[in-house]
Amino acid sequence: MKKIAKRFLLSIVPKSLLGLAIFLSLSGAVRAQVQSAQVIEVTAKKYEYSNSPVHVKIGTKVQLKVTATDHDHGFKISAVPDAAPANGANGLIFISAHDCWQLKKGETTTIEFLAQTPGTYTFKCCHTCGLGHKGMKGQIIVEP
Ligand SMILES: [Cu+2]
Repeated sequence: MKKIAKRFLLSIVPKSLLGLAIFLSLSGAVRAQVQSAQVIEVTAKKYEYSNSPVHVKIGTKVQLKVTATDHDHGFKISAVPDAAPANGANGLIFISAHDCWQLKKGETTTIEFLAQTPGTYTFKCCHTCGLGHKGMKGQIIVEP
């Protein structure tokens, strides 16, 4: 009887622990979704982004609302901090990652991410827009 009880416990405990772990991670994910996002508006025009550098606190869910005002532009950002190796861990976690967001003149594009790791993240225009295109840059600074 004792042996059977022990075997029963051994078979049931790991499963319930796994269930608990899944429950905790799911509730964490739900909490992250419920947490309201910080909305930051940025405009893009030849050859600059307004509001740059954008400062956010670590752990903030950010909704970047980017609007090109004078011409079509683009938005390209590395998910890895500037100072880290390019193959390093992502410090910005995007809801939907894009290599280059196309910003149509007059339309607002929403870019959502979680600011997970402190650092400076440079973004730049990725839609050829004129002579100053290559210098069209901005920064997001995630503060610890
Ligand atoms: Cu450009």
